[in-house]
Amino acid sequence: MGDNPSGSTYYLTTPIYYVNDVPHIGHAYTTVAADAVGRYQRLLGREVYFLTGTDEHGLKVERSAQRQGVEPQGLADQVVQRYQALWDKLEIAYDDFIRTTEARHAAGVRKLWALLRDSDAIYKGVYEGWYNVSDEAYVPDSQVVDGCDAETGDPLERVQEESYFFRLSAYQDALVAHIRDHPEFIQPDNFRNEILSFLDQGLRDLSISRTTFTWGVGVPEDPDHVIYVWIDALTNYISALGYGSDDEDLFQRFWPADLHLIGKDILRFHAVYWPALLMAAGLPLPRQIFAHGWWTKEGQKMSKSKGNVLDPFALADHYGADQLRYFLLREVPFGQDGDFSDAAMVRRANEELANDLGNLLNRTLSMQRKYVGEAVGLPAVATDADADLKAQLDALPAAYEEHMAGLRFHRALEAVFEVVRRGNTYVDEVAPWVLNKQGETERLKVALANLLETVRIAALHLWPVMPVACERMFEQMGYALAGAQLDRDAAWGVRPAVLHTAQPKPVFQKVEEPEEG
Ligand code: ME8
Ligand code: MG
Repeated sequence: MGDNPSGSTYYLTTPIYYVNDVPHIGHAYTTVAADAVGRYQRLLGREVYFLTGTDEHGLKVERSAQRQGVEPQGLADQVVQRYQALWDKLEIAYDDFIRTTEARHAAGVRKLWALLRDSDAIYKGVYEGWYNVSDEAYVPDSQVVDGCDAETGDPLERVQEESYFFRLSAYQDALVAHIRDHPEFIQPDNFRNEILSFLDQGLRDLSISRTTFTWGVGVPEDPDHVIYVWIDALTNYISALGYGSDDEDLFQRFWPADLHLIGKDILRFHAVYWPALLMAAGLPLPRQIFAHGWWTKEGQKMSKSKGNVLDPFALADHYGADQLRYFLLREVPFGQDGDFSDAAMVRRANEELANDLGNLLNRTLSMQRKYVGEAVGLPAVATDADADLKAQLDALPAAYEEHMAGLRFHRALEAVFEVVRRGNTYVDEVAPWVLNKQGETERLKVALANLLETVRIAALHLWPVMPVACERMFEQMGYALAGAQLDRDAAWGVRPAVLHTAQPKPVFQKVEEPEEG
């Protein structure tokens, strides 16, 4: 079993999303964040494997299909296309997309089941209690009020049937020890503490099969039982790497995962059930589970009944994919809850992207081509203003990398925008139009090269969050971002000695709030 300690590979995952309904902004959020992490890790030179996919089994999907009068597989086949189209639209550079109805996945689930059975972690019994179909979760009696889930308000169903159980309770001490010994295992800290206090209350064994419906992976050697959808779903993280197939190379190379990115709603499944299952199977645990917060719309919980569910397609169409990506990661500290409003979205897109960043490139290129010509030489330090600008650029990579490593996207972006704003004040201080009038050509060339260097370094660091816009910025600056690495290319002056700039074209359009209705 490889433990890839070299750190040259990086395996990250999103949750696999239920296909009972089309994607909304919450799904886009997790996946955009994961994509930014993946791209950042690529900029660090790591070999990244980025997995996403869909969770297609279980009662929730089966019932949704019934309501729509279609087969569950048919529903899955339709909805999965919506997800894949959204990821294309949002420029999500995933390496693999797993669907739990694929044969390769079932093979992994069966292998894990067999291992659990052989290690005596499974026994047969009867489950009697409550079930939340919307969350696909067993709910303890203590959490039931008037037949509803006290935590979510969802209606519950009473279940009484034969079931296989996983000896979850046997892993309580090992889980607590692992979480205590590995502070980075569950992040942010408030969620780590939440899990520790949950474990403190004691664990009950987990029902892991059902007999009253069929839409799932059958229990090997006991076809009356369907494997609990969460056991099925969690296994995607290894089945996608070929676990259970005749080629486990990827699994050897990339497991354990470096990062499972999830929403706070599914923390318990990832931070308690999944590690316990892996322990029982004798497999290494993921390095980190990071839970992010919940989006609301103008202060309100999003729900179909309220009709206020944010459609990521519509938002990307209206504001632009990069603008939306930027907003999601800039507006709210990752890990905390946040609120979406069109006013806030417009402000960030216009003030920060169009004005601060877009205009800096546009002004720089226009002045360059008007006063000097298309070719730009290397940056240089001649004045105090130059030295100050360079000092800020020199300080950026370390600050940025520290924040990105901690998934503090908003701080990483803020650090880049400090540099961008310094570029804008530099323009005012240096006043290239005055230098032009005075015929100070050498000084003018240097000042404009320094400005272009500011945009270059900013765009390099912004690429994980706004890949298309940053690639366009590079094109206008006269060279390509492909193959860039932070440790080499983020430094002042590390670029071709002469750049042939292109005609400037606005990279970020000004946006407006959509019309009501
Ligand atoms: O739970 N704000 O799938 P799911 C932020 N299939 N993020 C949100 C959100 C919101 N309002 N709403 C949803 C499942 N999310 C299981 C996962 S993993 C082995 C199986 C995001 O379709 C967030 O990432 O209900 C959350 O964890 C995920 O969507 C749940 O998606
Ligand atoms: Mg959910």
